[in-house]
This record gives sequence, C-alpha cells and structure tokens, in this order.
Amino acid sequence: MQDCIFCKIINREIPADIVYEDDQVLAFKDIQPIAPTHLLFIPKKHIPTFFDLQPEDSHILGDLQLAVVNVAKDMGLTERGFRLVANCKKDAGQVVWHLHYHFLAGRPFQWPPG
Ligand code: DGP
Repeated sequence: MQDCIFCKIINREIPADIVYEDDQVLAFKDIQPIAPTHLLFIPKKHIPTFFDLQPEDSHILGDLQLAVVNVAKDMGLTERGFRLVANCKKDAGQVVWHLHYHFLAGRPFQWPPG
C-alpha cells in the first residue's frame, strides 16, 4: 500500500529498528515507546484493521502471535511476561492503518487500561 508508513518500513523505504522478520511478519521498535521494551508486530500483508481480515488471512494472526512468543522467549521474558495490545479504530486510538500488535515489556502494567 503506497501511503502506508508500515508498508514503507517493510519495503525498507524508511528506516526502523527491526528486531524480527520472517516471510509473513515484521517486528520493530516503536518510535514512541511507552515501556522499556515496546515493539510493533505487523503482518507483511497490508490489512488496515481487524475488520478487514478475510477468511484466508486466518493464519496471519497465528503467525503474528507465534512470532511474539519466539521473540519473548529470546528476550528472556518467560517468567516476567509481556502485554500484547491491539488498537482497532478510533475509540481504541488506532492511528496507523496497518494492523499491528503493540508488544510491551520491562515494567508492570495496570489493569484496566485507560
Ligand atoms: P496505534 O495505531 O495507535 O495502535 O499506534 C501506532 C504506533 O506506531 C505508535 O505507538 C507510534 C508508532 N509509529 C508511528 N509511526 C512510526 C514510524 O514511522 N516508525 C516506528 N518505528 N513507529 C511508528
């Protein structure tokens, strides 16, 4: 998708601090971190929101979450854990229209979120 900032990161048209990549998934550091570790996990396929997922995309969510678990293990987080957040559309505060999970770790988090 031409104007999508995350597609530009996938295509190396703009820089990002990439921490994980496979055929389906890219993960990189969020430019505005809210935790000591704040990564974004995105599918390489341009999907604006969860509402745009098609039946043939069902593997993408599994691919994303398995990538999250592998990165979390590599980071030694199996005891302390992490928080995974997905903002979908305006009430949730989504500002980038390419489906993504925020991966947050390195401090305790409150519940419920704001
Ligand atoms: P949201 O759509 O509100 O779920 O969050 C989008 C996140 O994307 C936000 O935390 C900031 C991050 N972000 C926006 N533009 C860039 C960028 O160009 N590079 C990186 N690394 N992160 C970005």
